[in-house]
Amino acid sequence: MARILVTSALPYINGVKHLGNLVGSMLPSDAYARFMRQRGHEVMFICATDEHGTPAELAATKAGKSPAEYCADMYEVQKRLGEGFGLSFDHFGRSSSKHNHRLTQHFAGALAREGLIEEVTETQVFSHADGRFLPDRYIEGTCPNCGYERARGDQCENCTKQLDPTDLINPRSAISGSTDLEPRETKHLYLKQSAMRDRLRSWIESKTDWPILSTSIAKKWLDDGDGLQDRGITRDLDWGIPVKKGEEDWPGMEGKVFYVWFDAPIEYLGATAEWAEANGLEDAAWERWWRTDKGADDVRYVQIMGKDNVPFHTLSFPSTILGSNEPWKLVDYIKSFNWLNYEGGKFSTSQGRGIFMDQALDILPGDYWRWWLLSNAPETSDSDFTWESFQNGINKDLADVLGNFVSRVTKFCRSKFGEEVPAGGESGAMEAELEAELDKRMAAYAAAMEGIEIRKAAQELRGAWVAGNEYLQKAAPWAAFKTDPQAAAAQIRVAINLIRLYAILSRPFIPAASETMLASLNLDPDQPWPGSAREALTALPAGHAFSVPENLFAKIDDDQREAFAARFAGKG
Ligand code: B3M
Ligand code: ZN
Repeated sequence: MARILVTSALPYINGVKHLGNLVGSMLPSDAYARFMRQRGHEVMFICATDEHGTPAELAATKAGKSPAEYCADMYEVQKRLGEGFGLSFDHFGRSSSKHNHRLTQHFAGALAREGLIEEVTETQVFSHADGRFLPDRYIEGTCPNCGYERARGDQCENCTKQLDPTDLINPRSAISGSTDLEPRETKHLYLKQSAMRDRLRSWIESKTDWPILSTSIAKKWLDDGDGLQDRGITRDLDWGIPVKKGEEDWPGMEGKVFYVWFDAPIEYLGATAEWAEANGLEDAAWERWWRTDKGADDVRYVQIMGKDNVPFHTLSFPSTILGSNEPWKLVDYIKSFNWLNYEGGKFSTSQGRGIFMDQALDILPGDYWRWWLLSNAPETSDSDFTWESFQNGINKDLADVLGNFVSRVTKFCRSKFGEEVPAGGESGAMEAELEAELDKRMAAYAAAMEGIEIRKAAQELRGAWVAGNEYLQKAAPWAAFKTDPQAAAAQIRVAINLIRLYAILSRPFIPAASETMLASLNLDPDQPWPGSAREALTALPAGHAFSVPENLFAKIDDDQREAFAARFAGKG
């Protein structure tokens, strides 16, 4: 039994997230956290809303609310949607929490003490049309690295390079489009990331087990040198964490706040502290996950995120942690995802193109989305959501294979033997063959989940479902019943136990259906992970009562599919 800390990248507060955001971090982290809990490990699964920065301020203004009010409202919306998708966070926090304020100020103080903070007077872009400084992502222009014309001031979406607004060629305000921009002097804090290069390099080079997508992005920016430029960590904004050196004021920094990417990852710790407080626990309870001098030495820390977030988690955040020279826990494994596209193009928030979390739950239950998204997760390359593929995945995998199995078995048993596991008969060669196949599938499934290879795990899970259908087809208890009811009874006993096994194995992917299956078997959702197929297929003895569940999954017909596709085509 191990202790596993899992953090999902923090969804930004400025609106409902789309399915691409969901599958790039929150959903796979949930599947992984659920699996690890089932395997008996002690898991801490953390997420939060990322609430600071210009986009939050602007979204609030647009909504006619103060940033604090807007964030409080959107937090509730995102929390509720997460619950709708069955995201099993131990805590879903807020980067604007008092804990994150305290920790962020603490880290800034520690970095200053270690000589890693520089005060720099710099010229920053002031927009006359907008009446404000235009930091980071609200300046658009051409990327100096790759020539992409719509690069943002914090990062180029096209080549993932971290940028400063002043790096952009032909800059313009992303708010008003105005090019009436004036450079003005203002003082800011810089984190001397360049001084961390050697420590970061040896740390990243020690991570030989990381997926290529994570290490290649990290090494690219490390070797390029540019990725490790000193970074401004303060901004001229009202909404954010006030710049302080620990608990002390920071002369010259009045009215400024920390840069959102400085405080956001610190919220992983902040949210764990929020969890402790919400549960009436002392600081030691969260510190044992984060302080290597207070028990976090045996924690395995896994971060899951979209690929655009990798540089911030392999260079920036580790600079904060390592630079503090305090015994904080560093990440052990970074799993990152490519993009999910929508019908061959990008999901677009501004154009309303694609499917957003609220809309998805309006039309179908969370499990349908979970299954398609996870079994098509953009792991080794980008993947494409199409309604046809979605319809196929739901109808074939969920309805035809799993749902149909459960319904056939329980209904047949009810009609021939009554609503309890039947007695009589014995297992034979067919069952031995099934067990061998399942043992193989279960081992491969567990190995894939351990390695967070989500698509592969989904394939093995589907393979296990298929094996049960093939067994049922071959055993044909409906035929056996006529000549040898004892044999049919033994087969149905195996099949009902298969339902239980499927519920256990499927839980990381389709937790609601898993719970329904177990409830119909009068079982608690927390079933022990089976040691072997033999053990699993004999778990429920003759006489164990069940009831036939409601249809687990409804099929999506062609008319429905076309209507969905038309509805989500976007504004054009
Ligand atoms: N909020 C993702 C984004 O907005 C960002 C992740 C933070 S993880 C600490 O692109
Ligand atoms: Zn670029």
